[in-house]
Amino acid sequence: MPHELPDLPYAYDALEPFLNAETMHLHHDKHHAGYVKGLNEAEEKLKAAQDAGDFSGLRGVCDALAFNYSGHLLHSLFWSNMSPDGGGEPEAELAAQINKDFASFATFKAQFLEASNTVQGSGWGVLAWQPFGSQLVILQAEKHQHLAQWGVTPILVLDVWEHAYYLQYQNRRVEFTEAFFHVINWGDVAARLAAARC
Ligand code: MN3
Repeated sequence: MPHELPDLPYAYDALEPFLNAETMHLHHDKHHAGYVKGLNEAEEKLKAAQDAGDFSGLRGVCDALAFNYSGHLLHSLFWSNMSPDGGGEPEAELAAQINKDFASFATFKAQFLEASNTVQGSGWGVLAWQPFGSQLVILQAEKHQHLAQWGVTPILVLDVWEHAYYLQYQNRRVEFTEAFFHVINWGDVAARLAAARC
């Protein structure tokens, strides 16, 4: 069953002025679509290798699967983590967990921004539920998959590849990551936390 590019959950210009329509078109229609295509191609290569009993190319297939699957998953999450009605601060259980694990929303935000702003090259800032510690953790991801931890569930992700912001913010990644907080869909993040804790 091939993977499919999900539609954006809002119009391309819905997040303006924080993210312009041109950036959203390019990012969703070209970049995210490219990861879906890459994932389907990698799965086809794996199937062909299994059918032929020839795993001589497996190293490259594993690399393509990890990169493109992670890219597809993170972008799908990223779109739903944002909303034209977003911004503000989390409430209820999510707010309580953030206060427990980061002392305050301000400290959480400062750590999340620093993690996102200092990703080396292309990657992501990630807030994730870590079941072993029963806690929220902030991670960096280089590319889409490096520096990941096993078993954690990402609930809030911020794409800091240059394609995510360069058309609008040029090299000012710090302005882009700050703007992200104006469109975060905290209801979506809270629902993802609730699901991850079950
Ligand atoms: Mn991207």
